[in-house]
Amino acid sequence: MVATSEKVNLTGFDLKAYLTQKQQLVEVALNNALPMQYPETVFESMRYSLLAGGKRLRPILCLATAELVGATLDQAMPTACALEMIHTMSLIHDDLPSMDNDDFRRGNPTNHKVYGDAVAILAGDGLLAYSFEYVARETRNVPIDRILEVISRLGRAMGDLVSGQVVDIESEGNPNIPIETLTFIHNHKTSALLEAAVLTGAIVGGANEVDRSKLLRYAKNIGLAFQIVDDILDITATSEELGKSAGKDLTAEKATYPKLWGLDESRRQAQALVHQAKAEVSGFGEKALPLMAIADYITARKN
Ligand code: GRG
Repeated sequence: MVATSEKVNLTGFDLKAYLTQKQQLVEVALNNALPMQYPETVFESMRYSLLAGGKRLRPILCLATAELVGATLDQAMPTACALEMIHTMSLIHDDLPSMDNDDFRRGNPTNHKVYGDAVAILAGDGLLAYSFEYVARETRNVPIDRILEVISRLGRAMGDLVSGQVVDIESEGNPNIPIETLTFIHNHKTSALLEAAVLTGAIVGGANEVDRSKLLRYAKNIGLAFQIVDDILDITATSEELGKSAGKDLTAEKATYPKLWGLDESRRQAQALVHQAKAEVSGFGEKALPLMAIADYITARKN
């Protein structure tokens, strides 16, 4: 039987309250995860970007999936924090003059604008290394083989980010890159970590193969929808709304989905992907409400 998202009623689910509560837990956990220490310069720089807000989508996806498959928040929190460390690291490096050369991120001056390129590069490296250490050291009451699998999955996602970024850089200034290349870039740059967020949550909770497959398909669909919406927002939102420079894709002559399909078709495609994502997890019933609501949030978000 084909699952449809209509079977689960989302009406009573307060996504705003859910996200706020989970964001608060993540903020506290991240703050505790990375205390100030010597050498202060690099730890201050790491904390500057790690604690600068952001939607915390990746840790929340991890926590929501872990709870769906029966794990506790405590069991999944170190992995959730590691995901945000990796994400933050990728933003710091992405903003560097040798990459996207951005001045603002999350409403603040970018890391290298405050600390200089050398410290920003090292802060990124530090966050990356610390993410592995943190999962290995701080995860409690999770069988060791699952922790090992989480670490391996995080490593693969990092490799994917690198591949996506390289192809993105190589494609700059060529607005006519084939759809296959555009898809490769986004599957690796954006979807990979969102997929890892869902999958590591499932791994921590010991999900079986069938459930993992459903959750992975959910993640792939929201991953692509997320990128399409990102491309749309780059055109339609202001820099204030985004907390970073709007219109960068046009200036850098980047290939984007709106350029390929137009804005209306891009919105339709994102909606269809979200619909499909919700259908993939609807078989979990009420337990899937957070993941389904998060899927809707992907297209409704304003930044
Ligand atoms: C991981 C070794 C290693 C290297 C990183 C720089 C790089 C290689 C990759 C770039 C990855 C990148 C910046 C992808 C963009 C992903 C994206 C759409 C980010 C925006 O995510 P949001 O909207 O941001 O969730 P907030 O600020 O809300 O967290």
